[in-house]
Amino acid sequence: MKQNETISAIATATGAAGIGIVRLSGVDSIDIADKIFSAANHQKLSDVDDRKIIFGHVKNLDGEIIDEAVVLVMRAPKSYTKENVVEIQCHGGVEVLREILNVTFTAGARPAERGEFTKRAFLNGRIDLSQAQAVLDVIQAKTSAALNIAQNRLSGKTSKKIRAVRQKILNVLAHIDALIDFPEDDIDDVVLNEIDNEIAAQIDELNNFLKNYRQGKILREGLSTAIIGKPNVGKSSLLNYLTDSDRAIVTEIPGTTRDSIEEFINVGGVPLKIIDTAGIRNSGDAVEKIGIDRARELAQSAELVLALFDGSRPLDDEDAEIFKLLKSDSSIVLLTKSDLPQVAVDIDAEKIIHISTKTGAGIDELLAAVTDKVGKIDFESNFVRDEREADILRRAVKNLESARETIKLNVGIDFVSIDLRAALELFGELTGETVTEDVINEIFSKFCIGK
Ligand SMILES: Nc1nc2c(ncn2[C@@H]2O[C@H](COP(=O)(O)OP(=O)(O)OP(=O)(O)O)[C@@H](O)[C@H]2O)c(=O)[nH]1
Ligand SMILES: [Mg+2]
Repeated sequence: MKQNETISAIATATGAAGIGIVRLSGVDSIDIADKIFSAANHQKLSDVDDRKIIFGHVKNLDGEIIDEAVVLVMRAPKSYTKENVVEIQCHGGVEVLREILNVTFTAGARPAERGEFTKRAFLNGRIDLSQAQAVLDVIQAKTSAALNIAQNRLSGKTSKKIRAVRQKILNVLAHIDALIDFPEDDIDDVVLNEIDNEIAAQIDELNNFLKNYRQGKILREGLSTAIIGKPNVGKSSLLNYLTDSDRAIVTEIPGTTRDSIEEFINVGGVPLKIIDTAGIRNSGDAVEKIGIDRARELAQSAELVLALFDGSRPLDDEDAEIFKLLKSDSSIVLLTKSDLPQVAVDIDAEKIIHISTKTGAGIDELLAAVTDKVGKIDFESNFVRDEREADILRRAVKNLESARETIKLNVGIDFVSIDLRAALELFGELTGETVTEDVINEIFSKFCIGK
């Protein structure tokens, strides 16, 4: 079976780094490592005590040295995957790592699939599905708030809250089972009321998770924020100012930016994925046109749009056309170049912020307006991770609501338990106990190789 094979991958990011790690996991990890590693003290890794660090050389099968390295041996079940794990820490060069990886393959390992180490940790019962996904969130966290939420999930705090709801529903079921032998008419209204209240409380709990769905997604993925406007209004200058960089090319020539450029910034703990776009105008240039189409698309699809108009020049038809693209609840209107003499403009927007990337004027006001659009985030609350989880919770809420309906209809208490059991079934999909292999594969395909 595939699960019995020993896998190997580079666990560190590619590039020239001080240290790089090749990691092996599976029954044969230690034997495979023994074939390619010579310890300076001539000890075999299979004889080495658990969790000792051994210095030596990694060699190819002809005995030629590839690099010096330290090796860590972690025997099952005390490892990340609960399998035998060997970590080879060598120099962090692209070629060094590739050669060591290849020699692990020649010695009997096979390439790890995306997320396969974490998948094994899940399948071997070290973590549940929610925690496995949190591993990815920890790696990808862009602000300390996002990291905090991911760590809550990884440590199992989030799963624990879900399990508490599950337990409460189980209690209600036990309560109902005890009543089932009674003739329907003998069940006291007070008892039914009690059951109804308990179910209602769990609905509230789950809705609590769901209400932060949008904000949780923003914290995890960043709020997509497109900078839109006609050429030369100062879009790229704003991206550079906000990211404190020279990321985008700025010139006085209209039509400088052609491709969209993405950068992350942190606004009060919220990661903003800022996208600089090509200036929207009627252009005959084929390349520029593609960029402009992208900009128009982003004006529609971005969660937030910063719409820029040059405050030092009269607005024209192109500006008017761009204004028409805006959705009022998800855009912020900015008049740029406020350091230059301004002309009177007539824009029908609720709020207009004047900014200058030369002096920094108005930028604080802009950031406050962004925070306003995101809404207040209680970083300590529960967060639904993604659409899959949200969907499961919504279905659970539906089942619980239908249980309450059934109580009201007075058609028999055993029908209530059918709804409750359906809700319970769904919790298994969150923790991974009752999830299909396809879903598991889909989840881990989002990971990188080596994790
Ligand atoms: N005085 C002043 N000039 C600015 C300001 N922001 C941008 N500029 C100038 O306006 C010109 C255009 O700026 P860009 O940031 O390249 O404008 P853009 O909107 O990205 O233009 P395209 O990429 O062509 O669509 C450059 O010469 C900038 O130096 C500002 O706040 N004040
Ligand atoms: Mg530009």
